[in-house]
Amino acid sequence: MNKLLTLSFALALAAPVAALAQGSPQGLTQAQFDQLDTDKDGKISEAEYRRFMEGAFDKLDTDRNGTLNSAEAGTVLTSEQFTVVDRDRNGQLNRQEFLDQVMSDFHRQDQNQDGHLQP
Ligand SMILES: [Ca+2]
Ligand SMILES: [Ca+2]
Ligand SMILES: [Ca+2]
Repeated sequence: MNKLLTLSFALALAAPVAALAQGSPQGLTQAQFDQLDTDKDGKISEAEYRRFMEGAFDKLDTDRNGTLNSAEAGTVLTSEQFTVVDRDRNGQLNRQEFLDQVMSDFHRQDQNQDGHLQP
């Protein structure tokens, strides 16, 4: 049911919209891939992905209260997506809700289940 969310966080956060328009078939440009692949082994591991997303959460949480409201998340999520991620329906995304979603995106993208995303 969360199809819409696949890598949308990464894409929206890693690059300006203009760059997205000319993305690779999978949607990630080489530059975006490199940004996530911090140890430069040509693959994005679960740990690399999580670290990136934790940083992304902090970047989005502009008032530093530890949760994202719809305005803070609005740059990367539609209101429909926000509702999906906000599992306890309290109108805020906490770190756990955010990471649960992005890591399930990761596992869905990892089609051969080896714990890594390849370009
Ligand atoms: Ca890597
Ligand atoms: Ca906040
Ligand atoms: Ca919530």
